[in-house]
Amino acid sequence: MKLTLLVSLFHIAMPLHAVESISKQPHVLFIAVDDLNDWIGCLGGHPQTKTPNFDRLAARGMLFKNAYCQAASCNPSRSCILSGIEPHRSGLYTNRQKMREVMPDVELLPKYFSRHGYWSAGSGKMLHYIIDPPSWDAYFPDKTKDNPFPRTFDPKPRPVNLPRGGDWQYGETDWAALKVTDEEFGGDWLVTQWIGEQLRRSHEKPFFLACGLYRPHEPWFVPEKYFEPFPLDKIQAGPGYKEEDLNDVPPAGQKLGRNRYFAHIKNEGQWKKGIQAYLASIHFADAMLGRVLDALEQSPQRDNTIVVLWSDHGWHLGEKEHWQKFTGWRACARVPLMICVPKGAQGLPEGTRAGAVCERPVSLVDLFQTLTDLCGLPNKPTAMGHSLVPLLRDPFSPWPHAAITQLDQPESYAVSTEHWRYIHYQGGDEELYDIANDPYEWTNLAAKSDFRAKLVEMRSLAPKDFKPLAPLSETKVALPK
Ligand SMILES: [Ca+2]
Ligand SMILES: [Ca+2]
Repeated sequence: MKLTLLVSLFHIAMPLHAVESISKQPHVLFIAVDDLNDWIGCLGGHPQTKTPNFDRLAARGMLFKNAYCQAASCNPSRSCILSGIEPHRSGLYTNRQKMREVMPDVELLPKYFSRHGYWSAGSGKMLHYIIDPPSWDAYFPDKTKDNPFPRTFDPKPRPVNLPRGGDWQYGETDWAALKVTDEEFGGDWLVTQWIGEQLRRSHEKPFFLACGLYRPHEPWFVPEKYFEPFPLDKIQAGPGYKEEDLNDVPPAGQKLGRNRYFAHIKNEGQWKKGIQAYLASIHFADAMLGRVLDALEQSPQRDNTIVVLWSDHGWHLGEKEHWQKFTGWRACARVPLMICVPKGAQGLPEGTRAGAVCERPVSLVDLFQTLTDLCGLPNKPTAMGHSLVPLLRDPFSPWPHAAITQLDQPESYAVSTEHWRYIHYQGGDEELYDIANDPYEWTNLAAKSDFRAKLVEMRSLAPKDFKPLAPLSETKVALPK
C-alpha cells in the first residue's frame, strides 16, 4: 500500500518525458546485408577489405564470430529468420519456392511486433524480392507494389565486364565501377536515406525498423569511388583459397563445389577483377551502413534502440573451386552477426558491453526469440531457435546448441559447433573439419578412423526429421530493375 502511494507520488513529481523514457520499450533497428561473407575487418576474412562502419557497429556491442545462416541461400535463410521456422520444418529449401505458397499463414517478425504495440516499417531487401505487404505498417519505396527496391542505376550495355558463359549463368554476375554519384546510383543510398529519416524523427510507438542493404549482392556495380582503395594489381585471393582443395571431398561435395562460374571467370582472366568488385561492393555497403549509424547517432532514440545486423549467407570467390553460395562450407555458412543492446532494455537491463565477442555457435533462427526476449514481448510458440540473451549477458555462458545450415534439399545440411563442423549430403556423403585448427576446412577428417567418435557425435546433433521439399513455384521470381 505504502509502496503504491510512493510510486504514484513519484510519477506525479517527475516530468512527463522522464516517465515516458522509463516506460518505453526499446526500439529495434534490424539491418540485413545481402550475400556478405566474413570479409569485414572485425571478422578478418580478407586482409584488404575496408569496413570502418561494420567494425564501428561491432565495437559498440557484441560480435558473434561463429554465427551461421540457417540456410545457404536468400529465400530459405530470410524466410526462416522472419518466421522463426527452419527449412526442415517448413519445407522451404530453395530460392525457386515462394514463401507464401509454402507458409501461407505464418506470422512474420514485423507483424508480431506490430501486433504487440510496435510500428513496423522497412525498406530494401528483407525477404526474397518481395515485401509481403500485410506484414508491415509501412515500407519504402511502395508497399502496394510489393517490390522492395527503389530505382537503381543500371549501366548499358550489359554485360559490362564478364562475358556470358552460357544460359546457365545468372544474368547479374558482372562487375563495374560506375561513373555516378551515390545519389545517382540510388538503390541502397535511397534505402538508407529513408531509414535515416525514420530514425531522426520522433515516434509515438516503439519501432521495429528493418533496413535491407542489397550490396554486396550481384551485380557488383557501385560508384567508382568505392573501387579506388582496391587497385587491381594489388588484389589478393581470399586466404581460404587452396588449390586442389576438393581432392579429399566426397563426390557430392565435389559436385556442389566445382560449379561453372569459377572456371569461367578464371578462363576470362577476371578472378582478380571479381575480388576487386566484391571488395568495392562491400566498401559501398559499409558506407551505406555508416549513413544509418550516423542517423541513429543523431536520433532522439539513440540510447533506446537495439541494433541487430546480419547477412543472409556468405559467398565463395574461388574457395573450393566455387563461386557463389549454396554450399555447406564455412565460406558460405558463416555470417556476420552483431547485436548492440542499450542499457534499460527489458530483457537485458545492463545492455551489451562495448567490444564484446562471442565464439559460441549461434544461428540466425535465434534472432526471433532473442528480440522478443529483449523487448519484453511474449515468446512466439512457433518460433524456433534459442534466445541469445544469456550470451549477450555473458559470451562464455554454457551453450549446448549446435548451429544447422540447410542446403537446398532435405537431408543435406551442415552442423557447426564451436570447434567442429560436419557436412552431410542427401545420399550419405560426409565431411568433418576441425575448425579450431583448420578454419578454412582444407582437411576432411570424415574417413579417418581417429575421428570416428567425433563423427558420431556430430551426426547426433543433426535434425532428425525433414519436411519434404514443398512444390516449386511456377512463376519466376522477379529480379530488381
Ligand atoms: Ca542473399
Ligand atoms: Ca581439402
